[in-house]
Amino acid sequence: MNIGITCYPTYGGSGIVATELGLELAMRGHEVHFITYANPIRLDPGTPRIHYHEVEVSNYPLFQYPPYCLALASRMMDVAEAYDLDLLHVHYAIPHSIAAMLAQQMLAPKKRLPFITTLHGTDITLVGQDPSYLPITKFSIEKSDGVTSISEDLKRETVKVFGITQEIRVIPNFINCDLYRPLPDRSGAAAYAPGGEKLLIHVSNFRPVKRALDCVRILAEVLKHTPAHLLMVGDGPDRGPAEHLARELNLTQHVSFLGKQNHVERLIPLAHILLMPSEMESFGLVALEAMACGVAPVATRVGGVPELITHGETGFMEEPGDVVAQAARATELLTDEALHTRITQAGRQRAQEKFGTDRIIPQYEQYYRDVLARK
Ligand code: GMT
Repeated sequence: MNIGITCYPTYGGSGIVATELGLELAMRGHEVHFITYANPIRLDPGTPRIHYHEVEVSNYPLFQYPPYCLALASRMMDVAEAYDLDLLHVHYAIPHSIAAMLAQQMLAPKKRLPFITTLHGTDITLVGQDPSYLPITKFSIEKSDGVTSISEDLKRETVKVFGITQEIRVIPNFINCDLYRPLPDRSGAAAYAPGGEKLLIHVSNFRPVKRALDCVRILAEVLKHTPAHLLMVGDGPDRGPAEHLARELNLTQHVSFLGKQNHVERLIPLAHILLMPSEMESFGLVALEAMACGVAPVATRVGGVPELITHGETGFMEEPGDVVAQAARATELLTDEALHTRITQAGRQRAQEKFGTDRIIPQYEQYYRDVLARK
């Protein structure tokens, strides 16, 4: 198939899923065309059957806000015609679905161009519920030829918030377990923990919904019981406040802020525990990455996370904001080696069996065929 993919090419779960989906589809023989405003961060442009088409948004003094959605729609139409795309697959409803709908309508006299929207989370749970965007988000979902959701929870939320009646197919996020895997040993951790301290890791875009400051508070609790070091990976609005809190709590020598990193698959397996204290996660991709890497997730019981983590079996979940309970779980894992081994082995196995690429990518291929077969 010739598939057009549009996503946010930045550091965010939806862009990562879209990019890795494109790479997996290309490996399976499909021609994949990324149509985005920048090269997606995890995309190697030299990969066979991967094509990249940049969306240029020209400015004009009259435009207070450059009309990205229109530039995207025009580029989608051009690429679809020039490369005879079979369909467009957009990740994150706003504004990608509307752009795809416009491209579809512009091309209608010449060819049929179905589009599929994959809902990732904040496009429904946060941005989509903003009164400025709610009606257009609902409209764009209803106009999509196919809609997928990355968890059952997000599907339920979409039906509840928008009153959507059309089919939403749940296709969970996936992981390449050859790329994300445990290290033979954690000797690389010495760069951050020269005294042999256990490593905790947090990876996010540091938006308030991630509760990044809780990681610093959890560390403070853990340090009362066992030596540990925290790696904070990523950047965003709460990075500064988290650094400030670490200074305030006198923890600077126990925390490393690493900023944005392109190869988290090299960093995550150095850690013993992943902290994901989020207020909300429709899936929690980074917890799946951790499970595949043999790292135990200590997370919050929110959104789609219980579909990923089985409490006490493949990780632990506590309530958002309950840093004492999350710290207790982390301490338990760091001080009981048998427990850590049991949880991480089960986590890796769950990642492979339930979320491995071999299991999930064919579901997208089947969905494409189903949508193309519809009149
Ligand atoms: O979490 C973010 O801020 C980024 C956001 C995105 O759309 O890029 O992540 C959402 O999509 C990810 C990939 O499907 C999911 O793993 C995240 O759980 C989801 N984030 C939220 O629901 C807050």
